[in-house]
Amino acid sequence: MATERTPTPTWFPRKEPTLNKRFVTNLKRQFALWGSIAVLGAASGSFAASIVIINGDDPGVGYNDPRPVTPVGGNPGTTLGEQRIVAISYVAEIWGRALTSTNQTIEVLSGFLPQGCTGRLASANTWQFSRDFPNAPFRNTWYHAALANKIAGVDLDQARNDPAPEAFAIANFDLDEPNCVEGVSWYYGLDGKPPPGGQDFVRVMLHELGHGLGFATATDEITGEYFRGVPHVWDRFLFDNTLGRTWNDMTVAERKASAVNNEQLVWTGFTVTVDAQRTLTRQPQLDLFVSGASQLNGFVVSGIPNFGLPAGSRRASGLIAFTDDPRPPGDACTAFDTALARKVRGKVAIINRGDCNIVDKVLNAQNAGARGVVLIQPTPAFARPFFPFQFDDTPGIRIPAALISQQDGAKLRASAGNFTAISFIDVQRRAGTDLFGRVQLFTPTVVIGGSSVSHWNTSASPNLLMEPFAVGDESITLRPPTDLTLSLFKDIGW
Ligand SMILES: [Ca+2]
Ligand SMILES: [Ca+2]
Ligand SMILES: [Zn+2]
Repeated sequence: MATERTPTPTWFPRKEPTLNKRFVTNLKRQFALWGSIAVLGAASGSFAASIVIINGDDPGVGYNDPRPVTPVGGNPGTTLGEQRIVAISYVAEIWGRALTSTNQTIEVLSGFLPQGCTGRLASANTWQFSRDFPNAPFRNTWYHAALANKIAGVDLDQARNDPAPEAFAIANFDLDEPNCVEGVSWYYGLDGKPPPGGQDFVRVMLHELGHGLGFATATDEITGEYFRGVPHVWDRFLFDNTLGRTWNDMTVAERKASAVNNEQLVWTGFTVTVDAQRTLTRQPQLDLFVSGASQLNGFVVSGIPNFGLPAGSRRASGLIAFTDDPRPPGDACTAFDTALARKVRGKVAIINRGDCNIVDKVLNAQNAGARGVVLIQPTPAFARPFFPFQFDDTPGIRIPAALISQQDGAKLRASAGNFTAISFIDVQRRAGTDLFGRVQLFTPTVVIGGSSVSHWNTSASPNLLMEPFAVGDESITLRPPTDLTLSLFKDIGW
């Protein structure tokens, strides 16, 4: 008998890049009031961009916090404020070296604000969007301010006599306060080695600055509406595999649906697609291909149990048969009777998950002559259906099995006909890409404001800096062969 184990989640949610509108308005008002601003850290070099962090904190708090601390992980600061300044300056330096900008400085307004004890880490965004500036590659298209300045060759806000920073980045002040998120606080070391419970400030803010400098669309991922009626440069690269079109070529309703089209929204930029081949790991992947069902034709997102078969030996196909086994304790939980066996012999058995162990369900179907098993989730899926446990033994299973979402299961049932067939196909794809090697964006079935669309999908491996959850081992190189952040930046014009 196999046993099921539930894993401990290891990720920690970020909440971003969308910020409360009132908060942004206040921030802008504050900025207008600051007579003299403190410059924290600047990076420059012959080919580098100059990134300046502007300290937006009040005296005594945030970057100005005088509480004493011990130097940690290569950060020599002896007060909390000093360590924070050293760490954010280090982040600015990494970004500054990575980017090329002609002659203007990229200003990032940064500060610590109370964001509550809910696990919210940090947030960032461009200060404003620009379009139709000199040398703009696309007409009528929004760009993040820092990128617009680079392409235009001038600081556009200065040129308009309306000086402003290019981006802002906010860290949650509460994380360092006692009795906030239990066992969790910021880690300000520069060595990328936080202790358990330490949130790597450098990694998190490196990610945040990515959003501020260009890693996000301006289009609303919840409603599908363009920002002020105009597409963002990202929208020209966001390609929906189901619709076969990019976001700048869709209706509002189509974009809204595309934002939750799990694993089917991909980045079509040339640089990312090429660089993904030497960055993401090769991963055998079992894909399900459905034909003859009016609502669910093509490749279907599925989860694969670890008891399956070795990669390369899982190919199978057949017409489908829903078991709909009424016998207790549940669908396909006991050895099939003659009528049920006749139904599934030589076919792919479609079985509802639940009531008993799935290993037993697959074995019962196999013993009755099924060629494969597709299990349907009993509850709505958030993302790729997965088996949140390991099977300790694999008792003689010789047929492939896969799990599909409740939503896809309903479509299959509603639209299947006499000639509906399913093929199990083993492919070698790069982790986090589609069948054409294009990298997937994060578009879980349920939209997450501030996270959906403007991140890579979590299935990318090794973990990329711009995935939505801070897991602590993301690359901080920004570039191949360990990361794709700068590859995307090249695609959009950096
Ligand atoms: Ca400016
Ligand atoms: Ca990942
Ligand atoms: Zn993010």
